[in-house]
Amino acid sequence: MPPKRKPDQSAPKTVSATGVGYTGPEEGRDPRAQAGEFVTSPMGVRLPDTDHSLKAGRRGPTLLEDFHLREKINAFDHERIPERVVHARGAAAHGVFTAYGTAGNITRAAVLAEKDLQTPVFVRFSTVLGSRGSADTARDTRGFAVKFYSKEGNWDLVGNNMPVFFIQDAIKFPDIIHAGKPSPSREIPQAQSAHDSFWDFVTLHTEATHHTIWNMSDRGIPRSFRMMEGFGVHTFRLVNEARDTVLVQFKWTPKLGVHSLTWEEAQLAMGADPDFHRRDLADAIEAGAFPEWELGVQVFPDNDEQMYEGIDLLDPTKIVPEEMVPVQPIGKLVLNANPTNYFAETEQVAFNTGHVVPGIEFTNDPLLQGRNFSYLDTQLTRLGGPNWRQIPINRPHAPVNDNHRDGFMQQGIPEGDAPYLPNWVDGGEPVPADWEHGGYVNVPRHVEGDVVRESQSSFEDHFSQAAMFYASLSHPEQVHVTEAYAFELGKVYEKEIKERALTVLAKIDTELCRAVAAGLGLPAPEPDLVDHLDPSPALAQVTGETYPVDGRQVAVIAGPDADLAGIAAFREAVESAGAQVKVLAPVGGELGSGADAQVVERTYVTARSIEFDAVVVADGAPKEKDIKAVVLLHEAFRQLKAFGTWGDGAEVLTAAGIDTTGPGVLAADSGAALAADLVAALGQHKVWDRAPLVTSSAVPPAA
Ligand code: HDE
Repeated sequence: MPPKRKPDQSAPKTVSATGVGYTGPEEGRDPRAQAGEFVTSPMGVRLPDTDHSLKAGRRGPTLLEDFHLREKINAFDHERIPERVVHARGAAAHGVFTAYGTAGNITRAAVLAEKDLQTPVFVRFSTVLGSRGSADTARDTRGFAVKFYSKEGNWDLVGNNMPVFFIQDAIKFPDIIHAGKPSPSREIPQAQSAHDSFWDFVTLHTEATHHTIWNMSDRGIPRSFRMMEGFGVHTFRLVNEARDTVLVQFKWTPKLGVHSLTWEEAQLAMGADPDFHRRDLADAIEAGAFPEWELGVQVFPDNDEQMYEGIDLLDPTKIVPEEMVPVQPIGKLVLNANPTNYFAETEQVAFNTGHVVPGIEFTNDPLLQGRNFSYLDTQLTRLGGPNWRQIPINRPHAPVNDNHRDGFMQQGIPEGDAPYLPNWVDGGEPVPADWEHGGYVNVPRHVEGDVVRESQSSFEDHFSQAAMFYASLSHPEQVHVTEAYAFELGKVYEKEIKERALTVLAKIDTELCRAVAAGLGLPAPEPDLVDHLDPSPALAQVTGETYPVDGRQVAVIAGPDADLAGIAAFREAVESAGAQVKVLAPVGGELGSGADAQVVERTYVTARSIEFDAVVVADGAPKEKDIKAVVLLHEAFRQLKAFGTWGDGAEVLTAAGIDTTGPGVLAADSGAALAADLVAALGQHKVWDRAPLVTSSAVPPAA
């Protein structure tokens, strides 16, 4: 018997293009898709056979009249749509945003302003450079795009996990993307920046320096989508009921903290589990470990200069450190349901920076202005016509009365004879909405100037914030940045480009430049340091804080003679803290029988270190040395993962050459006793004290 089909997990509420809601299955039938008992043609004709084409005789030619064959193959032939030109690789989830009401004094947008208002959302995370089938853990910026189905219309906050961007003006977007994408001749390398054209561009076009160093930092290889910050990047203008305006920058802060993979983990995952982030997100949601973020704003006065203490708010390569302007919490996002169908939802969702609601307006950031054109434009090619707005995942949940008509794949059946305004024929409706009726009435803003292709001088500082960022990182993070530059530039072929990159690093930090030059085997240029603001501790990830462990993965190495009751007790304690335990044994099957029986979830053949945040060896685990187990333990050790043992489990570590007295190797008398310490270690993400033991390499970081 095939397994029973799983019920759909609360797919988006189906709302018609005219805003009329769908109230649920009628007569027990769900009209959404693929409903009913029998296999049918697309026209609903029941089919007796879908395995053989209609032929003139068993060995004869296929007949043109076989409409079922033609429809089946025809639909298949056209299953693909163009992937996104950037951010093609992604994963998404449904959720809900709850406003705290604290933004009520700065914006009239109900989604942010109305205390306790719950707004459904769909959130898509992505990498930028890779194709749709590329690996999740490539070093790259991550997209963090949120669609709020607000009662006043859809608002899309299309951000990234980094607060700055490579370019200051939209007109440069094709250049940076062409430089980062695979080479046009060989179409390699896939999904990465470690190649000549990327480094050629970012070292000639030095406004990219700040974003580049973020990519080279641990932010470029997140542990999980659930553990990333998100940023709106641009400065937006908020308008309140009194028509007062402020400038704001948006930030998403994850409940689980900001954590990253090591570069070794990221590289291994690209082969061992290319779906690493996608799987992590879906598994966590399915397990009930719903990811959470707090939305906050930095608020600035809206003045003519649009500067804050010398920092240009219209320059998307700059941040205002949180120590200067704190982030004020305004709401909470919880992702609580996986998509039902990847294509229908995650692939077809269309974000657009131009989707705003009353109370949220743009600024003159030249990157944002260009995006407002691009996101609307790109959907025509990707989704095949103007009616992409009517696809279920893109439909607003607010009533729509747009007078738009026709076009490819029109889904609505509009009534009335006057799709124009003003009209008399349809009684003058629909009527324009003024401010009082919630109309999107722009706040007047003064604009004047000569028509020029220029930017202002404040856009010319390309290095000071990159230097501030580096200076703000913890020591292990600085070591990772050094190694990342040494790796990426080490993959560059042309010496000229490497030397140019070193001249950029010479402006950021002398030790960083020296170590990278040493790794490349090139002389370090003379220091050319720029002045920068004080370091911003908020930019560091390794802070000593302990975070919740929701969805973290713990391997327990066991075998037929292992202490199964101890494993059960360990599992119960760890899982009640929110993490998940997976039993790992030399071969598959079940260990023991009865109440304490354990299913082997991973074997030495199927497991890889990258799957786990911690590795535990149970009392009674097999002592015979197995090279696959040794590899797993060594990798996990280098990846700064916590270890734990109880009973004679420590012997397995010793046999593998792992010092059981070293940092982050915990021991206890029983599985239950180990659990609390292990959860505390997991909450630190990595055993940072071990870092100096595993980072000695040809790129010598300063002690
Ligand atoms: Fe995008 N970007 N972008 N971008 N972007 C797209 O829109 C573009 C920029 C971002 O999950 C495209 O529907 C231009 C900044 C995300 O579906 C396209 C410029 C930021 C996503 C496009 C930028 C982003 C996109 C491709 C420079 C962070 C994925 C398909 C002016 C604040 C959304 C699509 C999703 C996707 C253009 C710069 C984030 C082509 C022209 C800055 C998260 O329209």
